[in-house]
Amino acid sequence: MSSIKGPAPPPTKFDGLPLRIAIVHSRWNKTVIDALVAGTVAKLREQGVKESNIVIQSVPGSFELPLACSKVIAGSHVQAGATATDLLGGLNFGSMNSPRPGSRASTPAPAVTAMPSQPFDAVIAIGVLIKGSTMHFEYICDSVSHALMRVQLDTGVPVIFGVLTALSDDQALERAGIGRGESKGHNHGEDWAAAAVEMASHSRRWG
Ligand code: DLZ
Repeated sequence: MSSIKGPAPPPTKFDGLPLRIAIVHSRWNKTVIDALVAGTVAKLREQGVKESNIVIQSVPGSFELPLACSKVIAGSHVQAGATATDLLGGLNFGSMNSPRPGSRASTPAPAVTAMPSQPFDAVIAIGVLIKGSTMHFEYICDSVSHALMRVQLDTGVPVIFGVLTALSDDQALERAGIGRGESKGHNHGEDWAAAAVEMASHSRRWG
């Protein structure tokens, strides 16, 4: 029997062309994170969001996501992070003030120039939590989900909940479309991108 789970298509098509979207992702469980970020970027592009309007920021773990989202929203009038253009060009997952991967440690970090820019219309927080043998998982899942909700309600900027809370490695891999079984599963990054474009469009209309 097929599953009844998953999002129904939106009643109208939303245009991503005018939107500026940030992706804030953790680096724990990187194989899964990389697939999710790639799926998210691909879907944002498919929905019309310009590469130069997709900004990507990484943080160590999921616990760091809420503060990073809040700071990225607050500073979104200036250029921050690596853009999807950087990502697709191989300079992936750069940080706001740290040297790009591959650059020499002695090379100064590129200056964050205070170029006026359009505020972010939505932020997608991506993390992968996989249950271990302690209570760590439960505490982080709980605090991160509540804090991300708080960020969106406090700022009025949609924050998309792209945090996998998986009970096993296989669950996480399947939800990133890279499952080890017969079915590779589905990349949830695509759903998060669609949700971001829809919520950002609503948010612009609602004011
Ligand atoms: C410490 C930790 C553990 C055990 N597991 C995960 C995980 O599965 N996914 C994740 O995103 N982060 C994990 N972390 C790191 C915490 O989120 C956080 O980065 C550290 O506790 C430092 O605050």
